[in-house]
Amino acid sequence: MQITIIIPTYNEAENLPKLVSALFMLPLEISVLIVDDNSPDGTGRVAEELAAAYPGRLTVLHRPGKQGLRSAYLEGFRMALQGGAEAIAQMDADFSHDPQTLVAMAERLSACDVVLGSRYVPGGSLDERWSPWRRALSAFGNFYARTILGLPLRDVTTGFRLWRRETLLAMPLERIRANGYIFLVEMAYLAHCLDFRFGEVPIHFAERRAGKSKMSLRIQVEAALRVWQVWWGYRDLRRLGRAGRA
Ligand SMILES: Nc1nc2c(ncn2[C@@H]2O[C@H](COP(=O)(O)OP(=O)(O)OP(=O)(O)O)[C@@H](O)[C@H]2O)c(=O)[nH]1
Ligand SMILES: [Mg+2]
Repeated sequence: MQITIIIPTYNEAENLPKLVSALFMLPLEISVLIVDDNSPDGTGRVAEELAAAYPGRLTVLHRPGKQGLRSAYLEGFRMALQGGAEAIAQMDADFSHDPQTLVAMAERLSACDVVLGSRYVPGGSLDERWSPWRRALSAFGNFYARTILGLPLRDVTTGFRLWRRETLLAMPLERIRANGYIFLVEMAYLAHCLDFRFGEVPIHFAERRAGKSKMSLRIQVEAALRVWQVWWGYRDLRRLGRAGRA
């Protein structure tokens, strides 16, 4: 199975080369697509060097400025599908997601439509350095979104995912409105409304290896309100179920 891994980057120059070399060591047929938003730290240049080092296996999409996760992933999905990818992964550049887990996720994909790398299934865990406050916020955010949306998932905000080509092709992705990390919740909800089968594989979520965290309480509060928008936005598809597939 040919897997294209989409990695959105914003100021990840230090992490990217190590991550890419770890990905290409996996016993999987992997291509990498980096979507860089003109990172001030020169991630785009680093990505070009990697493209030269791994010809034909690594592509870079350069965008003029920081436009957020929504369009980064939507453009990335389009390119990966056009390129013939059989499975498409979403992954962060900062080593929060262990490349090794992709092997188990790929195995699991044979029985599901999408596989999530999940912190909240048995065997999953969070970085030991996370404060009790940050743990509580993350756990509550998940519980909150999962309950309002009725999602049969333990980790609805995870950014580590592996999709079958057919699943993405059947999803009206242009309907997704949310940016930032609620984009991930909305995309999971869209898949759920269309009756796709999810699998969850436990992951250890590590704190970003290098670079600065962008997470804040403001982002979390805004996200909590947007969950209701997501719920309201798909009332038609909720009724249609699998009949709503493209
Ligand atoms: N292309 C692009 N990538 C982005 C943007 N915002 C974040 N990213 C990347 O998306 C991935 C996830 O973002 P992170 O900043 O790690 O978000 P987080 O894990 O919630 O927070 P921290 O790791 O604590 O900063 C990383 O690879 C980022 O570099 C963006 O606007 N454009
Ligand atoms: Mg991160």
